[in-house]
Amino acid sequence: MMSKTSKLKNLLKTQELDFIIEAHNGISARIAEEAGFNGIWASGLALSAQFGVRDNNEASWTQIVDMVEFMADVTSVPILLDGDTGYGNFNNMRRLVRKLEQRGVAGVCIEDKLFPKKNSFINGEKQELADVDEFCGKIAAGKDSHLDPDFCIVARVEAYIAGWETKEAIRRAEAYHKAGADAILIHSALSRPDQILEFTKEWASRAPLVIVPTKYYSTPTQVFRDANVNLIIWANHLIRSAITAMQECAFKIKEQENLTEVEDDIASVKEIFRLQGAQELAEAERQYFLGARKGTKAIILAASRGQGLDELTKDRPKAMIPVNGKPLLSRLVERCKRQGVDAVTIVGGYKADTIPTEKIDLIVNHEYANSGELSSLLTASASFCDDMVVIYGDLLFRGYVLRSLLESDREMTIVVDSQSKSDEGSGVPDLAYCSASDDRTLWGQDILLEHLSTDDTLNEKQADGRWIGMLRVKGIGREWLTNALKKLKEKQNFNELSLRHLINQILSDGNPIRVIYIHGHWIDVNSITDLDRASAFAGTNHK
Ligand code: SPV
Ligand code: MG
Repeated sequence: MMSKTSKLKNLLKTQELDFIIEAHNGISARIAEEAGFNGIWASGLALSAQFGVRDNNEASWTQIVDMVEFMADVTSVPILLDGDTGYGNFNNMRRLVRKLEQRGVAGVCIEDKLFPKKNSFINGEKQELADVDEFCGKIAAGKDSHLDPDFCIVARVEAYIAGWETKEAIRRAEAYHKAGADAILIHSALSRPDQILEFTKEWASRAPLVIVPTKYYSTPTQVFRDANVNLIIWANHLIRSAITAMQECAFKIKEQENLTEVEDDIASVKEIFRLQGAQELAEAERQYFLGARKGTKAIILAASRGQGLDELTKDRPKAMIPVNGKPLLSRLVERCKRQGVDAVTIVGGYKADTIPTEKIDLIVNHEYANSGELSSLLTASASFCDDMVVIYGDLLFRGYVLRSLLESDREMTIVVDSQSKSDEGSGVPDLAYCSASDDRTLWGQDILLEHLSTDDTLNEKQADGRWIGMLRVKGIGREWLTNALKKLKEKQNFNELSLRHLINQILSDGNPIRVIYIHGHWIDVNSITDLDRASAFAGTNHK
């Protein structure tokens, strides 16, 4: 990749006419680059204007450099700073050049006037020019200060502005060129390009030439091409367009005390986010922030064939049934990885050899036919860790469901869907009875699980929702889980027990389990009808 300094040097050196445009802060710099400009003019006029001060060195040089750093940070095209007179003498120039290099600015233009300088278009003819030798010393000091050989110093000749003739302009340009300037900027305040064309003729391409056609703007660009100008600066047009747009908008809103008249004509908030690079941050969050969960492991139970899906599970376990062309299990693994859960252990059983093993660890419960979920979980006990989620292999859910679970800092947390209640009556498994029902006014308050219904429990009270089959275990929660598992292992019917029995055991051991409520946004697959629902769900929500 070419450095910004080399890019600027090329813009100046190559004979082909190029263009750079003014920008005055980060967002305008980004807009300039997006418009296709190969470089940016950090205009002194525009920078001071956006600060609301005059172009008379009222903003300090460090304030200017700070702003140009923001501009350089958000762009990949080179920035040429309008460095006024170098903000002082040769020594200030040296420091300026070093600071600009450090901040990623590709070059600086200095003009042969006196500090504090005045804008060329305010009584230009009354302005005093710098002593040629003193200015040459400043150029040489700048050239000797940069470490990057391609950092550019452009010397701006203000002779025409101050009322001098072409002879003086050429004399100065020649001296600055000899002092080491990489290019000459010849400025004119006339509305016709006469001075510029006289200069270019006389100059005859001795060094790259830059012009600023603010006043002689109606000149066809081809004229400058023919005159061998290397670079044109559109010096103040973004700040001017912004000013007009802001004035119109402010007046309208003030007058109408309402936003409807302006809303459609101004950039959306979304557009601001885009220009700020919000997308990049979202991606970085996925890579680094969620990566903070690298220690989290998912244990996915996928041993069963599933009932009522006979033909579909002839050659594969239920979790391998494709939904919109992709197996449930692959979708689940992707979900985990997207949330930064990289270590995934799948407990297979029935037709476990159909489960693809790249990116996951496969453990097989060979007793799957005569055992249940707890037996599968026990098979994976060597994979247990202090930070894990246990998930049923037939689940589809929106990303936030897992994310909320991962964000819980409790030893044990489950997700309960409060939309799916006891409408099927008592004795239905996985109904959750909690310390409080889902009430948005309790937001942020801890809700604890009291128990989960099992096939043989009868419940008088209305359930608060349904456990969706996701359990988070953290820290000492792992011990709670293994202890409960051990206790249940002693039971004769261990092979018939499922996770809900384990959860109830953990509760009766006196360990709290936190509940996170959701409202739909998940699906499990137990029947052909579920598959149709899953397909619709995956199509809309589970990309
Ligand atoms: C600037 O953009 O600040 C310039 C160019 O110096 S001009 O305003 O034309 O002097
Ligand atoms: Mg300026």
